[in-house]
Formats: sequence, structure tokens, C-alpha cells
Amino acid sequence: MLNILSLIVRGTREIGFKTLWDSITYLVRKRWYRVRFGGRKCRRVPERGYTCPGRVMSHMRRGQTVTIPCADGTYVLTILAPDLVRVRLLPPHVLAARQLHHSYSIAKSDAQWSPCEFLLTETETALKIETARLVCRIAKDTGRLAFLDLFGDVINEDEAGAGWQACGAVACRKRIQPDEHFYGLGERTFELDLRGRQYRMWNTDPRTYRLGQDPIHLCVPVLLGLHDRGRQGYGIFLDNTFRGLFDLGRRDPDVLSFGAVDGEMRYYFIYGPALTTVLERYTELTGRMNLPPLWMLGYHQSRWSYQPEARVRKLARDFRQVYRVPCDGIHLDIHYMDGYRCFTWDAERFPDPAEKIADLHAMGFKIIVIVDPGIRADHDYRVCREGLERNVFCTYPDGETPFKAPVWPGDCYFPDFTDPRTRMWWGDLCKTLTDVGVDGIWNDMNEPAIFGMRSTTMPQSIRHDMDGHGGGHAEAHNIYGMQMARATVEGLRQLRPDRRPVCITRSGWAGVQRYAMSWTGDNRSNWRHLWLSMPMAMNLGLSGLAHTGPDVGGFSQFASGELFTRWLQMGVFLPFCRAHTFVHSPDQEPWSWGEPYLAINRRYIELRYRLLPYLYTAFWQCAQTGLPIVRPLLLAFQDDAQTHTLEDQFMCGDAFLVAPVFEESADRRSVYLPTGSWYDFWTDQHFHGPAWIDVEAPLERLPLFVRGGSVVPMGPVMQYVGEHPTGRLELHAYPRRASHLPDGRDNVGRSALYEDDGRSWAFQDGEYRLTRFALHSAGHPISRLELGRQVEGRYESGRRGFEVVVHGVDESPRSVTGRTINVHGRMINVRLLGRRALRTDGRTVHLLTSLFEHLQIEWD
Ligand code: MIG
Repeated sequence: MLNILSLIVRGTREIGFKTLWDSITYLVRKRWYRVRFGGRKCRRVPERGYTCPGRVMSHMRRGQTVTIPCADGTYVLTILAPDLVRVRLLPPHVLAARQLHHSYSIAKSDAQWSPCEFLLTETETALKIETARLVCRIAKDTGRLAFLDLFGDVINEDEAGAGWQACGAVACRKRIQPDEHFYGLGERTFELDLRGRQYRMWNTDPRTYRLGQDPIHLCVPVLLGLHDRGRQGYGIFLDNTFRGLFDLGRRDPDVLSFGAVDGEMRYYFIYGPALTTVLERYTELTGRMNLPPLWMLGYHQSRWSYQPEARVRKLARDFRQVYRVPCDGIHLDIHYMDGYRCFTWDAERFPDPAEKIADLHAMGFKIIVIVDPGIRADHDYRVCREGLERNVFCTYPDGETPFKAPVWPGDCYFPDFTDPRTRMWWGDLCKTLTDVGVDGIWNDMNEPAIFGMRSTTMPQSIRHDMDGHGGGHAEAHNIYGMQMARATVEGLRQLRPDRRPVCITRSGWAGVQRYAMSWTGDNRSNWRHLWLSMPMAMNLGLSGLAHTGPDVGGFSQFASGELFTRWLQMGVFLPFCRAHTFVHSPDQEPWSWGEPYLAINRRYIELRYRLLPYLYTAFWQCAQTGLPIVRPLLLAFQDDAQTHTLEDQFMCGDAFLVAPVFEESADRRSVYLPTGSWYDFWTDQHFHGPAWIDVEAPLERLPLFVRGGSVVPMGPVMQYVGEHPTGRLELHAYPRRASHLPDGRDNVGRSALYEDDGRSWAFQDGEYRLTRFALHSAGHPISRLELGRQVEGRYESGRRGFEVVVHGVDESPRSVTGRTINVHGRMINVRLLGRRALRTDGRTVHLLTSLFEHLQIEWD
């Protein structure tokens, strides 16, 4: 009794009496509805004892598809590309001709793939489909599949293979190769290599997660496998949204199994062997992110919640005037709303949002506001009335009774984002926010999360439109958050056709990267969670969702100054760099702990701003090819087995190797440098990899290395993106040094710089500028350096020259010569600009040059 009483007291304090009351009565209502409409059928993904297709009976080929009726089911294999095969297994009671069910994940339809050639042959024992990249072999006696490379080596093969159960569940068992590693699966709270565990596919609000908790907010059913010492890499994308499970060798160390409690056994097999190739294909299939506006790459500050308006104003002044820490985004959490009603403002806390946001804009800030899916059940609330009138809320199976359940505002209705009418309506509602100047929308609680004790989401029986196909929540659950983000982004696109939309989502699924970026939800302020940010961001990137980042400093509890600074040092190299914290935690701002933390935090945020041209180029690469921004080392060094489980250091873009300090009081750490030439970013000390090195890392130092051969573009420090024109760009050249190569042999490194207006879609019409650099170095020590620069695209950056900074050379060069093409198309010599155009400081050589095509620097 006392327990319940204290629960009520605590609950009232946390969420208010109305919401608490609604939460308690919901438990009772839920029972009643379960009796009325039938509860959810409790089913599991079968481990064994499911029916496999068995003997192959015949086969037919039509276009890109091979249909293979077997004793207990029919395979429908579609060859979409030489390295991409879709496998469907239809149980006998399903018509083989059954149309491909619409998938929310797929961005490229069958018809959009250009037909690719393949050979279908039959032997005594097998059917073989052979493309230019792989062989898919179907054993005639068992119907098991094997994917082989063109040398006949196994990429991946069935153990029991795919099958189904009468209750509707589907599963597939495959063999794990001896040295195999697994990656992907979306947002996970484990190491980088996922092998040896089970992972659930059911987006869940964990209300602050622990390490090892699974599942959490955002699952993605794509798995990457890597084996044969990195020689073989492939991907499997299970295109099924029902509650699912991936077992990567937990029940049986040599067996990988995946499946779902309902729906179709339909997976895509993607062959690399390079995992970069797998990612490129996977993101061709499920879509790639759009380029975000450049300001999204700046530093962002959030807390639950900055309010009232005067507090926000103070925060803005603290950034600009008091502490001079660069910042682009201020995020408003749920207290800006009137009683948590979406698309409203609290009249007392934020009396005149348009005016206040205009002031913040004038100071160079962008404003992002949180929007939850639950619409408060309140007939005096326009959005609620409208939603009921238009029938856009999810209903019970009778198709009439709207589903009602408690979240922050108390009882809420939930828009059915799988209905195109709802998405339109929701998109239009965003106008209330864009009208007052809001710059971006942050979608929270969209798993969807519901207050309650056990099941914290909608009952499985709740109806969804599924874009006309109809379906229950069991099928819609995992895509709910992604469709909410889609509604938001489609709305923003309509409302502001000239601007790139910004939507941050907590939940998502395969393909969500087409609409939104994410943050990694409710972590904790401790060192393990700082560490976790690395494998988590990397596996999200390997699941197609690269634009993400943790709550820097941690969400629940309070960070120490040291923890925050270390987290921030890492965070400035993560795609999304935002500090955020819990409602009951003290502020976690770059200055919250005073000195020396403030000065260090400022310096690192400034570094991020200086690196924006570089970071933006990595974003562009990702939008082009699906290659993540933050990458595990194995993406660049796949044949180096050391990298296959390396999770506490990462590459950011092509050039930077980041090795954060993730232990309290540590002032050094060991770092692995893969093969090649590496520079310590701070000292320019040069290293030859492969090597494990021990680096000093006092609080002010993030172990940071640059890959030899790179040209890193850097701009000036700004307090926010676009504060002033970029003027001159620095090009930091890190010549590759190769002592093991015979003297005089050339060494070339290639880099890119992508630029555009950072705001609009004009880049799609050629208003961009892509610069490709080739950096040749010769001699040991370096005696000659050549820097080539090639430009494509129409965008005028207004730049007149560069400051070329050559690292790792200690002497003044004998000669600098350069060529460029003038306006008349003639080749002329490059000028060095000004008296101090050539400087040497013993570690670097600085050159101020006009624009050049080719620059040659020679030493004696
Ligand atoms: O039930 O809006 O993950 O970032 O501050 C908690 C309040 C709801 C969870 C989000 C968190 C946010 C908080 N939200």
C-alpha cells in the first residue's frame, strides 16, 4: 500500500496527476479492449521445427526472376544487379504469383534496375544462377541456397535454410564462417562486432538504456558479414517489418538465424566483397540521405527543457557574448508547448515565438523544436478535433473507435502515419511551426512510446492503413517512426521548397535515412556510454543511417567536467554534435564546469567549425554513395584483420583517424594505425603503420591522426555557419611518406572538397563545386611534392586563393612553381601572394597562392 502510495506521489510529481490517472485507467481499458478485440497472438520466431522448401520440383525463368517450385514452398529469386539477389520463399498455401507486397523500405523498384545478365544452368544436383559477380546455387534435394564467388568460394550458405510455420512465422538458418564478424542491425548497445548475441527487431522506448539492453529505439534489419580475413564481405537485408529476431551464433555458435513472427520470408543478398560496395548497393536499394543544410553540422545545444523564453535568450547570449563558443542550433524540448499539445506554444513561457525566434535568427541561431506523435485527447484543441473529423487517428479493429493512450499530455490519439491522408495533414500542420520561423523538427517518442508498465507501445491489433493495403500494428509498428519522419519532411518540403528540410528522429527502420537523421536516444552520463557512442554510431552507419550522434555529455544523470570534455572531443568528429540532458539534471553546457574545461571545449568546437568544409565533403560522399561519415577502420582497411573488431577508434571521412579517450583520469591510450603513412594532428609527428602506438592524451588532447596523402580543407573559426564569407581556404597537405618504397617512386593520395550554398537544392542543377586533389610525393625525405587540383561544377565560392600548408617538412623549399589556366584559357604561372607568401616554421611550409591547377614544390 505504502509502495503504491509513494508511486502515486512520485508519478504525480514526474508526469502530473492527469497523466498519471490516464496511465492507470489505461491499464484497465487495455484489458477491456483486449477481451473485446482479441489480444495479441503471442508468437516467437521459430528456432527449428519450421518447414523448409525441400526438393526442387522445377524451375521457370521470366525476365529477371527465377521461380522454383519445391516440395514445400516456392522460391522466387530476382536478380536485380550482378551483386544483388532478392530471395522470397512463399509457403504452398500462398499463390506463387502473389504480388510483391509493398515495402516502405525500398527506394528503387524492380522496374528501375536495368536488367542484368545471368545464366541459369542445371546439373545433377543443383540449379545455378550465375551473374558477373556471384553464383547462387540451389541444392535440388534440399532446396538450400549457397552464394559463392566466381572462384567457387563460399560467401554465405544455408544451414537449414529458409522456411515457414503454419502460424505465419518465418525464419532462415545460415552457416557462420569460422572467422566471421557481423555488423549493422541499426542502433545497438553492444560492441562493434555483433557476433555471439541475439538482437530483436522491435523499436522500443527503453526510457534510458543500459549497455546490453535490446532492442531500443531504432532497429534496422540489415546485417553485414565479413570473413576469410576480410576477403569476403556481404549483406543480408530482411525486408519484413513484423517483430523479428537475428541470432548471430548465440543459440548455436555456428549458425546465423533471422526471422519474424509473421509476414513474408523476403531478404536481399548483397555481395561485396568490399563492405563499401555492400553499403553502396544497400543504400541504392533503400535510399540515401539528402544533404543536410550546412548549419546542421555546427554545434547544437539542447536540454529538457530550455524555458521560458528568457532562459533561451540568456543561453544565446552566453554563447555569443559571454563565453564565445560557436553554436548553430538551439533545441526546444516539450515545455515550449501548451500542455504538451503539438503545434502550440505555451502562452506564458513563449508568448511571442515569431518575434523571439526572429531575434535568435538575427544572432545566427537556428531553432529546432520537438514534436511527439501523441495528440492530446482534448476537444478544445484544434488539432485533436480536426484529426477526429478527418479520421486520421489509428483505431481499434472495429475501424471506428480511435485508439487512446497516455503519453506526456495524458490521453492521446495517435495519427496513422501509414495513411497518405494523415501524412498530408501532418505535413500541413508543420506550417504552424514554420510560420513562426522554426528551422527544424525533432520527432521523439515515435516508436511509438506509450506510458505503461509492460508493453509500452500500441497493442498489436490496432489498425493501420498501410497505404491502402490495411494492416495491424504488428506489421506497422517498426515503420511508424519512419513514416512520422516522412510526414514531417514531406510537409517541410512543401512549405519551404527552397530549403533542405531538417528532421531528427528517435525511431526508424530500413530506409529512414531518406527522410531523417537520428540521435541515439536516452543514454547515460557515464564513461561506458561515452565508449558506446562509438560502436553505436558505426553500426548505424553500417546500417545506412550515417547522420546520427549521441547526447553529448549523456542524457540521464550529470556529467563531470572531465566526462563532458572527453565526450565533446569525440562528438566534434561525429556527424551530429549536440549536447542534451535530462529534465532533472543541471545544465550541461560547454561552460558548466568552468575552467579548464571551458577553454578546451571551446577549442574543440572551434576545431569542428574550422573543419566544416572537410566534414561537409564527407556528408556529400555519404549522400552520393552511402559511405558513412564516421567509419569503422575496417571500411578502409578491410584486409587488415586487426580492424575487424576495432571499436574504440574510428575514421571520420577519408583523412582523420580519431581515437577518443574513454576512461576516467586517463592521460594516454594506445592507438592502432593501419598500414600507410600517418601524422599526429597536433605535433605532425609521422608514423608508419601498421603499428600500435602509445599516445599521450592529457585532458586537452584528443588523439587524432591524419592519413598521409590527404589534403584537408579548413576554414576560419566562426561563431555560426555563414557568420562571414569564407574568404581564403587553407589546404593542409599531408604528403604520404613511404620509406619502404624505392627512392624516387611516386606516392599519390587523392582527396576531395565539395562545396555549395549549404542551404538550397541548387546543387542539383549544377550549382556546386567539386574539387579533386592529387598529392604526389617523392623522395625520402620528401624532395618533391606536386599538388594537382581539378574542379567541376558551376558554384562560385568567390575564393581568390589558398593558403597551402605542407605538413611534415622542416626546410624551406628550393623552388615553388605552379600553373593555372587564366580566363582566356591559357596556361599561366601561379603567383605567390604577398611578401609573406612563403613561410617555414620547422614543421610546416605555408604558401599563399592564387588559384592553381598544379603546384610543384621542390627541396634540395
Ligand atoms: O519521455 O521530451 O529521448 O531526448 O528530452 C521522455 C523529453 C521524452 C525522450 C527523449 C529525450 C527528451 C525527452 N523525451
